[in-house]
Amino acid sequence: MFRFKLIVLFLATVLGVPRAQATPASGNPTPLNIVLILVDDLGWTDLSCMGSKFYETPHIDRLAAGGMKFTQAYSACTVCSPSRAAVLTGRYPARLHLTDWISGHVRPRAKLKVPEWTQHLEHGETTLAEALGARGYISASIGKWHLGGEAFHPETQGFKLNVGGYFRGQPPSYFAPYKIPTLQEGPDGEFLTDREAAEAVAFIKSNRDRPFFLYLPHYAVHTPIQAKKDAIARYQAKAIPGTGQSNATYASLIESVDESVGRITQTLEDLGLTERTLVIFTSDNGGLLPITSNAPLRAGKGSAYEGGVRVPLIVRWPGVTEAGSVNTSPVMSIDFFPTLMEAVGSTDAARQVDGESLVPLLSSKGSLKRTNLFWHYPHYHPGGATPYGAVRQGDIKLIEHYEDGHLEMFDLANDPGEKLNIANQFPAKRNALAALLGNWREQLNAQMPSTNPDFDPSREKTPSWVVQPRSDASIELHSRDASVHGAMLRYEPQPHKNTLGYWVNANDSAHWDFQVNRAGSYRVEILQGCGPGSGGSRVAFQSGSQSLEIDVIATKGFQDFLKRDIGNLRFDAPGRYSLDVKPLKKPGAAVMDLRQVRLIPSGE
Ligand SMILES: [Ca+2]
Repeated sequence: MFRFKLIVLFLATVLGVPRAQATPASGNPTPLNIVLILVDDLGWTDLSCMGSKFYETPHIDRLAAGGMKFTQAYSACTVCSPSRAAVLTGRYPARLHLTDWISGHVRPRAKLKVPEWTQHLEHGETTLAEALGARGYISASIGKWHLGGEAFHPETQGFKLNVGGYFRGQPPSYFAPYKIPTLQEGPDGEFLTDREAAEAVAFIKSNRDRPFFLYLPHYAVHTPIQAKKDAIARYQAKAIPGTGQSNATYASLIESVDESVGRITQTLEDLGLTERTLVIFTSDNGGLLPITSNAPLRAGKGSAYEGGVRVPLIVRWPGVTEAGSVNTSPVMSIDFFPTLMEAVGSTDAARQVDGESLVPLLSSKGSLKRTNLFWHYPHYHPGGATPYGAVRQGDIKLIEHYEDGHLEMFDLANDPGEKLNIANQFPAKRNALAALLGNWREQLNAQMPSTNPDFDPSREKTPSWVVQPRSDASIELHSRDASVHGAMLRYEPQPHKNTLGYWVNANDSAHWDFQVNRAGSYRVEILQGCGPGSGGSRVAFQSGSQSLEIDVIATKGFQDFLKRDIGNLRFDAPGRYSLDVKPLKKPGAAVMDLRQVRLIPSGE
């Protein structure tokens, strides 16, 4: 019978100074430093040491050669924010009720209504920085945060230093000026990954004489796919189109991460810290299609399949991990918290986490007690996921699709690409795993989606509902094609109106799905009207994790439309995207009338 029992012990009370700790390896009383490099959206085969024939990652490969490489490591979720919360707390996203990227994808006509989930990391949770801080560690978060607004920034979660972390999940630009409020601007043209590396090096240098925890969640290799020009040219020369991994800009962005790893490992070496620094290198979810390929795994980020959640993982712990070793045990990002607590010798107080310490694997002295890994994603994602849950036991993985309850089962040992659904071949195993998954959800009080009263299969499934680009690649998102979410907002068809109107409720929002055929940057042009006295609403136009914000300008009347350029959105690959228009502040009687939004290729 399944029992949920993974408990890790750690110190809840603050000690003024760290006690000297013996590491399992050396008995060296000097405290261990910790460096956790979390790359964004890096796919399972996006490193040369993980099989890529195109990307070049010599420094990361060297890290792997000096430590242990895991071939079946998983992120706790197929998207960013939940997986980051799991890294920092050791808890499943399902337990945290933080189950989608912040602020999530809206599908108002879908079969299921997604639950009201938590869009920040609760202060009541204990983060790695807090747990290590109680042992005298100084912590820095350098890079992407994506776990809530200012009230939930790293500084409020145990980190002494926050460089560049805020509520957004991607940088407005990888080149300075960055326009990231928590990052002091660099000189024009400075590259963000280089800057993060420099900040990380500076943090290590200034804390070389005390135990430190460096959390380095690089913004790379998330969209917008941008990179330094000289590297791009080199990769262009060797790219073979159609091979899955052939995007030269993406390759160059990966290379910038590799350079960062090189600078950090060199700094540790120069300062004589290598032998007492545990380095973890991993990714927060699978690679994004079609920018990269996770082959032989199925699909990518935002899907229920292995390509969405299987990630590279390298751990180098001198004196503990055997150089060049490879471990095939299934492990997950929830395991870092208990692993690091054990690594620093913390066994003092009880707190429940969902992960299990990897120390027996790292020291090659044992195996894990756990037999199951779970996922819960009660959301929709353009990467292919509809609300689902999954469990892996041994080599068998079961996926439950919440829309209709159908089950898929795969034997990952013989079928890593999840091509053959064996659910009906082995009904006993299938039913046992489905029951296990259900029990697990119940034990964690996981939030489930519910029946959607606005379900409209014709609009949800009809391809024509996805707005198609015009022959010049521009995209016209007209009010008549919007799906409307909320109580009052509606399309008003009268010829003199022909607009989204009655926007009197600040919780109402509009949504479009559309097809992009030409990758690149698009200028966003809107037609807005607003009666005198109602101006000043703040409205966000969100596409994926990009967001443009405007202040509504009052015109002579709600149907007196003003054409406005509101900024640019980037689409890095052809495919299906969405736009949500959401009020953030409504000082007057109504937000605005919105007749249309046009996306016009801006040449890049
Ligand atoms: Ca991510």
